Amino acid sequence: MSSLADIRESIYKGSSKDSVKYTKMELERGTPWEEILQKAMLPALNQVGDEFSKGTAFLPELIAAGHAMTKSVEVIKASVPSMGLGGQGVFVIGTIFGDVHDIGKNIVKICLEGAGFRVVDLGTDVHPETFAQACRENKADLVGISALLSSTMLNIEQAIKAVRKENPKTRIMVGGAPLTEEYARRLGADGFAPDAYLAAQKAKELLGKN
Ligand code: B1M
Repeated sequence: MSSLADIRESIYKGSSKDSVKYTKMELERGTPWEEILQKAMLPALNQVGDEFSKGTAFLPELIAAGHAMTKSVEVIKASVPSMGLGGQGVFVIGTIFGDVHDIGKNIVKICLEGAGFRVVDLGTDVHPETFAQACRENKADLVGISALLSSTMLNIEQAIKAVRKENPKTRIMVGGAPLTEEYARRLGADGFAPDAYLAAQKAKELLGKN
Protein backbone atom coordinates (compact mmCIF):
# COMPACT_ATOMS: atom_id res chain seq x y z
CA MET A 1 0.00 0.00 0.00
CA SER A 2 1.35 3.36 -0.89
CA SER A 3 0.94 6.29 1.43
CA LEU A 4 1.77 9.95 1.54
CA ALA A 5 4.70 9.04 3.78
CA ASP A 6 6.15 6.82 1.03
CA ILE A 7 5.95 9.66 -1.48
CA ARG A 8 7.59 12.05 0.95
CA GLU A 9 10.34 9.56 1.78
CA SER A 10 11.07 8.72 -1.88
CA ILE A 11 11.38 12.39 -2.88
CA TYR A 12 13.48 13.13 0.18
CA LYS A 13 15.79 10.25 -0.73
CA GLY A 14 15.83 11.29 -4.40
CA SER A 15 14.38 8.07 -5.75
CA SER A 16 12.38 9.12 -8.82
CA LYS A 17 11.42 5.50 -9.59
CA ASP A 18 9.68 5.18 -6.23
CA SER A 19 8.26 8.71 -6.21
CA VAL A 20 6.58 8.08 -9.58
CA LYS A 21 5.28 4.68 -8.45
CA TYR A 22 3.85 5.95 -5.15
CA THR A 23 2.41 9.15 -6.68
CA LYS A 24 0.54 7.06 -9.28
CA MET A 25 -0.73 4.71 -6.56
CA GLU A 26 -1.92 7.57 -4.37
CA LEU A 27 -3.75 9.23 -7.29
CA GLU A 28 -5.40 5.90 -8.16
CA ARG A 29 -6.67 5.69 -4.58
CA GLY A 30 -8.47 8.98 -5.22
CA THR A 31 -6.31 11.31 -3.12
CA PRO A 32 -6.59 14.83 -4.62
CA TRP A 33 -3.34 15.96 -6.24
CA GLU A 34 -3.32 19.16 -4.18
CA GLU A 35 -3.27 17.06 -1.01
CA ILE A 36 -0.39 14.92 -2.31
CA LEU A 37 1.52 18.08 -3.14
CA GLN A 38 0.89 19.85 0.17
CA LYS A 39 1.23 16.89 2.53
CA ALA A 40 3.98 14.83 0.89
CA MET A 41 5.85 16.45 -1.97
CA LEU A 42 6.48 19.97 -0.66
CA PRO A 43 7.48 18.85 2.87
CA ALA A 44 10.09 16.51 1.32
CA LEU A 45 11.69 19.32 -0.69
CA ASN A 46 11.54 21.71 2.26
CA GLN A 47 13.31 19.13 4.40
CA VAL A 48 16.13 18.74 1.86
CA GLY A 49 16.26 22.54 1.44
CA ASP A 50 16.56 23.05 5.21
CA GLU A 51 19.30 20.45 5.48
CA PHE A 52 21.11 22.09 2.55
CA SER A 53 20.97 25.44 4.39
CA LYS A 54 22.36 23.84 7.54
CA GLY A 55 25.13 22.09 5.62
CA THR A 56 23.90 18.58 6.44
CA ALA A 57 22.78 17.88 2.84
CA PHE A 58 24.69 18.78 -0.29
CA LEU A 59 24.13 19.60 -3.96
CA PRO A 60 23.80 15.95 -5.13
CA GLU A 61 20.95 15.43 -2.62
CA LEU A 62 19.30 18.67 -3.79
CA ILE A 63 19.58 17.58 -7.43
CA ALA A 64 18.22 14.07 -6.73
CA ALA A 65 15.27 15.35 -4.67
CA GLY A 66 14.50 18.00 -7.32
CA HIS A 67 14.54 15.31 -10.02
CA ALA A 68 12.24 12.97 -8.07
CA MET A 69 9.87 15.89 -7.42
CA THR A 70 9.87 16.83 -11.13
CA LYS A 71 8.97 13.26 -12.10
CA SER A 72 6.09 13.20 -9.59
CA VAL A 73 4.86 16.58 -10.87
CA GLU A 74 4.81 15.04 -14.38
CA VAL A 75 2.60 12.21 -13.07
CA ILE A 76 0.25 14.77 -11.55
CA LYS A 77 0.21 16.86 -14.72
CA ALA A 78 -0.80 13.83 -16.77
CA SER A 79 -3.66 13.16 -14.36
CA VAL A 80 -5.11 16.68 -14.31
CA PRO A 81 -7.48 17.31 -17.21
CA SER A 82 -5.98 20.25 -19.09
CA MET A 83 -8.54 22.88 -19.90
CA GLY A 84 -5.85 25.13 -21.31
CA LEU A 85 -7.72 25.95 -24.47
CA GLY A 86 -7.24 29.65 -23.98
CA GLY A 87 -10.78 30.61 -22.98
CA GLN A 88 -9.47 32.70 -20.10
CA GLY A 89 -6.58 34.21 -22.07
CA VAL A 90 -2.94 33.66 -22.99
CA PHE A 91 -0.39 33.41 -20.19
CA VAL A 92 3.34 33.47 -20.93
CA ILE A 93 5.42 32.01 -18.08
CA GLY A 94 9.10 31.46 -17.34
CA THR A 95 11.77 31.45 -14.64
CA ILE A 96 13.94 34.55 -14.58
CA PHE A 97 17.40 34.83 -16.15
CA GLY A 98 20.11 33.20 -13.98
CA ASP A 99 17.68 30.83 -12.24
CA VAL A 100 17.07 27.20 -13.25
CA HIS A 101 14.46 26.28 -10.61
CA ASP A 102 11.30 25.20 -12.41
CA ILE A 103 9.29 22.91 -10.12
CA GLY A 104 7.15 25.73 -8.70
CA LYS A 105 6.67 27.28 -12.15
CA ASN A 106 5.50 23.93 -13.52
CA ILE A 107 2.93 23.60 -10.73
CA VAL A 108 1.70 27.14 -11.42
CA LYS A 109 1.34 26.10 -15.06
CA ILE A 110 -0.85 23.12 -14.13
CA CYS A 111 -3.15 25.39 -12.10
CA LEU A 112 -3.35 28.01 -14.86
CA GLU A 113 -4.20 25.40 -17.49
CA GLY A 114 -6.75 23.91 -15.12
CA ALA A 115 -8.27 27.39 -14.78
CA GLY A 116 -8.63 27.69 -18.57
CA PHE A 117 -5.57 29.66 -19.67
CA ARG A 118 -3.44 28.79 -22.71
CA VAL A 119 0.05 28.73 -21.23
CA VAL A 120 3.20 29.44 -23.24
CA ASP A 121 6.09 28.06 -21.19
CA LEU A 122 9.48 29.65 -21.89
CA GLY A 123 11.30 27.33 -19.46
CA THR A 124 14.05 28.54 -17.15
CA ASP A 125 16.88 31.10 -17.28
CA VAL A 126 14.72 33.35 -19.45
CA HIS A 127 16.24 36.61 -20.65
CA PRO A 128 14.17 39.83 -20.19
CA GLU A 129 14.00 40.38 -23.96
CA THR A 130 12.72 36.81 -24.47
CA PHE A 131 9.78 37.52 -22.14
CA ALA A 132 9.02 40.69 -24.12
CA GLN A 133 9.28 38.94 -27.48
CA ALA A 134 7.10 35.98 -26.42
CA CYS A 135 4.41 38.35 -25.11
CA ARG A 136 4.40 40.19 -28.44
CA GLU A 137 4.35 37.05 -30.58
CA ASN A 138 1.61 35.36 -28.54
CA LYS A 139 -0.44 38.52 -27.87
CA ALA A 140 -0.20 37.61 -24.19
CA ASP A 141 -2.83 38.86 -21.77
CA LEU A 142 -0.54 38.06 -18.86
CA VAL A 143 3.08 37.19 -18.22
CA GLY A 144 4.28 35.35 -15.13
CA ILE A 145 7.83 35.51 -13.88
CA SER A 146 9.05 32.98 -11.34
CA ALA A 147 12.16 33.42 -9.16
CA LEU A 148 13.69 31.23 -6.45
CA LEU A 149 17.08 32.85 -5.88
CA SER A 150 17.55 36.13 -4.03
CA SER A 151 20.65 36.76 -6.13
CA THR A 152 18.82 36.78 -9.46
CA MET A 153 15.38 38.06 -8.51
CA LEU A 154 16.66 41.57 -9.28
CA ASN A 155 16.63 40.54 -12.95
CA ILE A 156 12.84 40.58 -12.69
CA GLU A 157 12.87 44.37 -12.73
CA GLN A 158 14.64 44.34 -16.12
CA ALA A 159 12.17 41.80 -17.45
CA ILE A 160 9.22 43.92 -16.29
CA LYS A 161 10.69 46.99 -18.03
CA ALA A 162 11.31 45.03 -21.24
CA VAL A 163 7.75 43.63 -21.27
CA ARG A 164 6.14 47.02 -20.52
CA LYS A 165 8.11 48.75 -23.29
CA GLU A 166 6.80 46.46 -26.02
CA ASN A 167 3.53 45.20 -24.51
CA PRO A 168 1.90 47.97 -22.48
CA LYS A 169 -1.38 46.05 -22.18
CA THR A 170 0.12 42.79 -20.87
CA ARG A 171 -0.45 42.38 -17.13
CA ILE A 172 2.58 41.19 -15.17
CA MET A 173 2.55 38.74 -12.27
CA VAL A 174 5.50 37.50 -10.23
CA GLY A 175 5.99 34.73 -7.69
CA GLY A 176 8.48 32.45 -6.02
CA ALA A 177 9.72 31.79 -2.50
CA PRO A 178 11.93 34.89 -1.94
CA LEU A 179 9.29 37.35 -3.22
CA THR A 180 6.61 39.19 -1.29
CA GLU A 181 3.61 41.26 -2.30
CA GLU A 182 5.38 44.45 -1.27
CA TYR A 183 8.58 43.59 -3.13
CA ALA A 184 6.61 42.66 -6.25
CA ARG A 185 4.96 46.07 -6.18
CA ARG A 186 8.32 47.78 -5.78
CA LEU A 187 9.62 45.90 -8.83
CA GLY A 188 6.68 47.26 -10.82
CA ALA A 189 4.58 44.08 -11.16
CA ASP A 190 0.77 44.23 -11.36
CA GLY A 191 0.32 41.21 -9.12
CA PHE A 192 1.93 38.62 -6.86
CA ALA A 193 0.80 35.18 -5.72
CA PRO A 194 2.37 33.13 -2.92
CA ASP A 195 1.32 29.75 -4.35
CA ALA A 196 0.12 28.05 -7.51
CA TYR A 197 -3.56 27.94 -6.62
CA LEU A 198 -3.63 31.64 -5.77
CA ALA A 199 -1.64 32.38 -8.94
CA ALA A 200 -4.57 31.14 -11.05
CA GLN A 201 -6.99 33.21 -8.94
CA LYS A 202 -4.80 36.30 -9.24
CA ALA A 203 -4.48 35.83 -13.01
CA LYS A 204 -8.27 35.93 -13.38
CA GLU A 205 -8.50 38.90 -11.02
CA LEU A 206 -5.92 40.85 -13.03
CA LEU A 207 -8.04 40.33 -16.15
CA GLY A 208 -11.22 41.35 -14.31
CA LYS A 209 -12.63 37.80 -14.47
CA ASN A 210 -13.14 37.11 -10.78
CO1 B1M B 1 18.00 25.30 -5.21
N1 B1M B 1 17.95 26.67 -3.84
N2 B1M B 1 19.75 25.95 -5.82
N3 B1M B 1 17.99 23.78 -6.40
N4 B1M B 1 16.54 24.63 -4.20
C1 B1M B 1 16.74 26.77 -3.03
C2 B1M B 1 15.73 27.70 -3.69
C3 B1M B 1 17.31 27.30 -1.66
C4 B1M B 1 16.26 28.08 -0.84
C5 B1M B 1 17.92 26.12 -0.87
C6 B1M B 1 18.48 26.56 0.46
O1 B1M B 1 19.53 27.14 0.52
N5 B1M B 1 17.77 26.29 1.53
C7 B1M B 1 18.51 28.18 -2.16
C8 B1M B 1 18.17 29.63 -2.51
C9 B1M B 1 18.58 30.64 -1.44
C10 B1M B 1 18.19 31.99 -1.89
O2 B1M B 1 18.73 32.54 -2.81
N6 B1M B 1 17.21 32.56 -1.22
C11 B1M B 1 18.96 27.41 -3.37
C12 B1M B 1 20.27 27.47 -3.92
C13 B1M B 1 21.27 28.30 -3.16
C14 B1M B 1 20.62 26.81 -5.12
C15 B1M B 1 21.97 26.82 -5.84
C16 B1M B 1 22.67 28.19 -5.89
C17 B1M B 1 22.84 25.73 -5.16
C18 B1M B 1 24.28 25.68 -5.67
O3 B1M B 1 24.51 25.46 -6.83
N7 B1M B 1 25.20 25.90 -4.75
C19 B1M B 1 21.57 26.35 -7.27
C20 B1M B 1 21.17 27.51 -8.18
C21 B1M B 1 21.06 27.10 -9.63
C22 B1M B 1 20.47 28.24 -10.47
O4 B1M B 1 19.27 28.39 -10.48
N8 B1M B 1 21.30 29.03 -11.13
C23 B1M B 1 20.38 25.50 -6.95
C24 B1M B 1 19.99 24.39 -7.71
C25 B1M B 1 18.90 23.58 -7.41
C26 B1M B 1 18.61 22.28 -8.15
C27 B1M B 1 18.85 22.39 -9.67
C28 B1M B 1 19.47 21.20 -7.58
C29 B1M B 1 17.11 22.01 -7.72
C30 B1M B 1 16.07 22.60 -8.70
C31 B1M B 1 15.48 21.57 -9.61
C32 B1M B 1 14.37 22.14 -10.44
O5 B1M B 1 13.75 23.15 -10.12
N9 B1M B 1 14.11 21.46 -11.53
C33 B1M B 1 17.02 22.82 -6.44
C34 B1M B 1 16.00 22.64 -5.46
C35 B1M B 1 15.11 21.42 -5.65
C36 B1M B 1 15.82 23.53 -4.38
C37 B1M B 1 14.78 23.44 -3.22
C38 B1M B 1 15.21 22.30 -2.30
C39 B1M B 1 13.35 23.23 -3.63
C40 B1M B 1 12.80 24.29 -4.62
C41 B1M B 1 11.41 23.89 -5.03
O6 B1M B 1 11.21 23.35 -6.11
N10 B1M B 1 10.44 24.06 -4.12
C42 B1M B 1 14.91 24.87 -2.56
C43 B1M B 1 14.71 24.86 -1.04
C44 B1M B 1 13.27 25.01 -0.66
O7 B1M B 1 12.45 25.55 -1.38
N11 B1M B 1 12.93 24.55 0.49
C45 B1M B 1 16.15 25.40 -3.15
C46 B1M B 1 9.05 23.57 -4.33
C47 B1M B 1 8.27 24.53 -5.21
C48 B1M B 1 6.87 23.96 -5.48
O8 B1M B 1 8.15 25.73 -4.49
O9 B1M B 1 9.37 27.05 -6.28
O10 B1M B 1 8.62 28.15 -4.10
P1 B1M B 1 8.40 27.15 -5.17
O11 B1M B 1 6.99 27.46 -5.88
C49 B1M B 1 5.78 27.70 -5.21
C50 B1M B 1 5.56 29.19 -4.86
O12 B1M B 1 6.76 29.91 -4.63
C51 B1M B 1 4.76 29.70 -6.01
O13 B1M B 1 3.97 28.58 -6.38
C52 B1M B 1 4.71 27.38 -6.22
C53 B1M B 1 3.77 26.25 -5.86
O14 B1M B 1 2.85 26.59 -4.88
N12 B1M B 1 5.39 30.21 -7.22
C54 B1M B 1 4.76 31.15 -7.97
C55 B1M B 1 6.53 29.88 -7.84
N13 B1M B 1 6.67 30.56 -8.98
C56 B1M B 1 5.58 31.35 -9.09
C57 B1M B 1 5.19 32.25 -10.08
C58 B1M B 1 3.99 32.93 -9.92
C59 B1M B 1 3.20 32.75 -8.79
C60 B1M B 1 3.56 31.83 -7.80
O15 B1M B 1 3.53 33.84 -10.80
C61 B1M B 1 4.18 33.99 -12.01
